[in-house]
Amino acid sequence: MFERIPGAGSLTPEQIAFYDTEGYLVLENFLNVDDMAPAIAGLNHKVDLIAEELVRDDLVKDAMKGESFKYRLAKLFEGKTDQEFLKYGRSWRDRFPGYFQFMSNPKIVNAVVSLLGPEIFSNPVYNVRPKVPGVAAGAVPWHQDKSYWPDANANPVITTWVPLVDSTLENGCLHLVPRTQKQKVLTWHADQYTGTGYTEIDDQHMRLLKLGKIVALQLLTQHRKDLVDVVITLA
Ligand SMILES: O=C(O)CCC(=O)C(=O)O
Repeated sequence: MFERIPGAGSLTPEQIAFYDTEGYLVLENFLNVDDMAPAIAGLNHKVDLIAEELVRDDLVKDAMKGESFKYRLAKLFEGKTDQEFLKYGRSWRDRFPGYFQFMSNPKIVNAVVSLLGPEIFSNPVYNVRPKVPGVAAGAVPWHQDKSYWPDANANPVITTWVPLVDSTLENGCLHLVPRTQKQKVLTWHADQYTGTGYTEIDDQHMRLLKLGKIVALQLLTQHRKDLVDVVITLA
């Protein structure tokens, strides 16, 4: 059974109160470049594997090894179709050591401990959601994560959302509707536009995030993600 311990974890009482009232919490400058490095190493490895396959299949001439992390994936798929990208999936759950190291970062764990108490685990349903220009399946429609976790009641689940590059209105950022966490699960349907079958509710609000920020979301808080960038979502 979920039980918070006063004083446990790293968040201040004000941050915890904000989370409880608003249904989310943005932690500015929370993770530094060193904290992000293991996740980015994992992603670089993934993009290496994809690039090698594209070269092998004669779909690109150059694996673009010298290209920056921020742009390489998008450049590899420049001028290609949705289907060529979707062959590699839209919710990556590779078991790379860098991801494990990243998820075990005490900064993240201790923030979650403040919200959920000390008995926590990070489940394997984390998603790396690659965003590539022109690929509609990168967009995640308005939804509540509770629609994916109907049985998470006495033991709540927190979603932490971490952008791996600066996330802006232009390249896509997380949008959320504050104070919706106490609503019941709204009716939803399978998303028709992206072909992903994501659960979908209606459009509203938004929020800008930068690299190194982290957002903790309650399961019922409504949120959405637009196209273009790379993020890792831990649930
Ligand atoms: O693609 C994203 O960044 C949003 C992911 C998301 O909302 C989710 O996984 O629940």
